[in-house]
Amino acid sequence: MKRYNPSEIEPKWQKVWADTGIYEVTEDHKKTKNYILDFFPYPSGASMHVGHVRNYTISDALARFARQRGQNVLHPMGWDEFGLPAENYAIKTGVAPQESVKKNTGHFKKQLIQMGIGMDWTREFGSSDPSYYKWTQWLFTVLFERGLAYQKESLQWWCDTDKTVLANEQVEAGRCWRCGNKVTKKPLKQWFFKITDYADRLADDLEDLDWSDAIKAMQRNWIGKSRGAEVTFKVADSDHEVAIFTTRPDTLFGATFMVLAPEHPLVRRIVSDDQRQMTEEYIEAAIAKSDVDRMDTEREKTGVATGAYAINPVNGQKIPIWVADYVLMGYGTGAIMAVPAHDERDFAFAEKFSLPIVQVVEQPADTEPETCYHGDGVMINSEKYDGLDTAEAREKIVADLHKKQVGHERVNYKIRDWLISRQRYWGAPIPIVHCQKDGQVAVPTDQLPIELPAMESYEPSGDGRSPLARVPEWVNTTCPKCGSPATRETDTMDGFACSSWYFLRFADPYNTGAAFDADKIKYWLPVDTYIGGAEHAVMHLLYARFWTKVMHDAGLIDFDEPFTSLRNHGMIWAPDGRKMSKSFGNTIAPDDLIADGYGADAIRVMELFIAPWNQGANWSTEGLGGCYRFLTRAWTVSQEYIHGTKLMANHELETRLTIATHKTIKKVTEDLHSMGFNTAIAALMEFVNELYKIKVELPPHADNLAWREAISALAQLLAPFAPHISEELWSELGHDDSVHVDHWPTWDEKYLVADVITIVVQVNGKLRAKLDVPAAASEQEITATALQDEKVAAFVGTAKPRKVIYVPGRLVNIVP
Ligand code: ANZ
Repeated sequence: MKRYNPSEIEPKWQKVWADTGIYEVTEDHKKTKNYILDFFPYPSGASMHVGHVRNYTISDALARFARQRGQNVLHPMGWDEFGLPAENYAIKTGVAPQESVKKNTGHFKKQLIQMGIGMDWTREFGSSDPSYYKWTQWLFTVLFERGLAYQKESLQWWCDTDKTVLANEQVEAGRCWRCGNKVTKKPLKQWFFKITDYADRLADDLEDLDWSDAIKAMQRNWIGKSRGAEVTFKVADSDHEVAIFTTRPDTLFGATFMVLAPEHPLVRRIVSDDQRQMTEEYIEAAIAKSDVDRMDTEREKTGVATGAYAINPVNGQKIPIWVADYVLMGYGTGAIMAVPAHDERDFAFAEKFSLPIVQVVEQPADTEPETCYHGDGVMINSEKYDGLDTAEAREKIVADLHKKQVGHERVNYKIRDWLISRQRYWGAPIPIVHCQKDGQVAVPTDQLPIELPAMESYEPSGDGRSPLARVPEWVNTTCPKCGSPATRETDTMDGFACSSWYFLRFADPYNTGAAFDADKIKYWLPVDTYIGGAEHAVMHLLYARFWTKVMHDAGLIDFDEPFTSLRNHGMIWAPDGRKMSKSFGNTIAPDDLIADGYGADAIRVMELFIAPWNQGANWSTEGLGGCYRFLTRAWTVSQEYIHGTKLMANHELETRLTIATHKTIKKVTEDLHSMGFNTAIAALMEFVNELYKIKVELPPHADNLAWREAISALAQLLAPFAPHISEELWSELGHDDSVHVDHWPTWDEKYLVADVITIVVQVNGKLRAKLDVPAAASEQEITATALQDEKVAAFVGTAKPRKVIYVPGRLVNIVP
């Protein structure tokens, strides 16, 4: 009998799987396809720790379960290689990012294989492979031709540390998402993707996705759809007009002043001479502030009066126009009507500058009184609209404004166009040529990819230009349209462009003539289950949805949502409860645990057993020890079975064994369907305990049918969690195929329905009690229960009965 030795069996099977290619798939229309995908990992220099491993253990368990059930499972892996860390490393060390990323991905891949993660490695690619980014560039041209990629000069978030612009999504509370330093604004010419054209569909289509409500809500908030009206106010004594956006047109009669954003182009035209100086100074100070600071409701309100007035279109009233930084230029029209009685920010502003406050909505009497009531109610101080409720008034007022051509309904979005250009080296070059005559020209497909030139140093210039601008041989080219001298765009694409379509490329990774073959896409996509942490609520998950919709509209694919179900797993924290991080020195690498002898299987079981998959947990080495002991026990009882010498029969114990087997098959199957990995593993642990109880009296033996079924099922049910030990046992059980492609065991309800049976208890042949006992209970257990029953004991007493007759499954007769 062999000892459980993971360090021997694990590498052995990993080699067999690679040699036989059991995870490699092709389209097979006779089988149900199942595309299970992990978030595109960024291969940083640090190696994978047990926190990362959880993601892949979850997707692998799902993939294996599906494969065992006969599905055609695509579980591929590739690398999100572009981006700042590799470039910053290159700047520090001089090592070309092309080299360092391959070293990192190589290590990452080795770790995944070591963990027994079953992937189709024949589909591997990296986003920095020119054969891949050729098609990222091509997709850029698809967006460009559809008017969805454009260049525009605007004030942009700029990170002085990383020397690059950042997308809105990459600025968190005024700080760079990567380095955490404060960002500033710089006027720069940048490339954008027009994601705003898709705002409605991106918000509406969330409805049908099998994603968590939290992620959907975050996307909805980010898109920030709000319904309201645009209303035009005339500027008194001038030809100017100001449009404002409001979600509360019903409060128009309560507008006591107007506020323009400091950047509003009208400010300088309407400001009165005596207010000009102050206004200029105010504008300058305001522009330097971040939107987050400006919107902070806790902050003391600031502003200046322009000296100009606006005419309220509903009642002709003259109201002063102010400039204040709490109004943002980037939202709505950059101007608001202020209704201090019903809007908190306007209220604070009116209090500070002693502006009038006019209540126009009566707060319902049955609600807690508020100084600044912002809810619905009955209209007051609003002339002919008085007495209406606010919802009705909104419609009537907007209809009347529309008739007078001074207003209309408007839907507004918070989302801004996606800033895509980066002034950095390590990204896919934007495939545009600037020509004196033809302007911006997309590089034709047959001239793609535009490859990154080799460079001596990768430092950004800091003047807002990419290092590529320093390579004249690369920059100077000819116009693809007219052939005259032209220059290449020197900005590169944000890495999120590459991760916006990689899931399509896995269906057809080495196609050189197209981004992908339509039939292959039709077969494999959309992704059935997408698995990753919760950190990508907006950026990647929104961008990928956007590109998918564009590709759909361009007729390239026939679906418009990329990820049918999204599953965000919980984090594994260090044993000290903190995030695992190199700087805390608390990371735990799977490599070390494997070297310590625990083996990948025990680590995998621990990753899934530690907590429900969507909840976080602290890593525990004692817990890992427990998982290792569980696998050792499963191994040992299987060995006893395989090498068993004592063939015995015991009908009752065999029934109990069979029931336990079928119960476990059912439980593990049902749990796996709902991703109940931890409870499935708990059921397997219980099953092994039961096997240990049974084997005391019924020794495991290969010719005992009940044992054969139990041990075979054990190997099969363990396979999604602990693929190596189960493969070894399966092979020792005499199979020459892999447990992972053989079949998933099924249960027979007949062993489960009679979970409880009713036993009649007689004393001297007279009926004294009826007992419900587990069908699997033994004779000893049943007679003991019968003797302990109160009604029975009354006739039997405490002395040992002379005789106990047991008719299996039916009756106990006691002769006192
Ligand atoms: C008058 C009013 C009265 C408003 C009231 C609210 C309550 P959401 O829901 O986020 O779309 N607003 C409009 N444009 C703005 C800008 N550029 N910067 C700052 N605030 C702006 O918010 C829409 C409301 O935010 C608008 O409706 C406007 O104030 C303000 F009792 O108009 B409201």
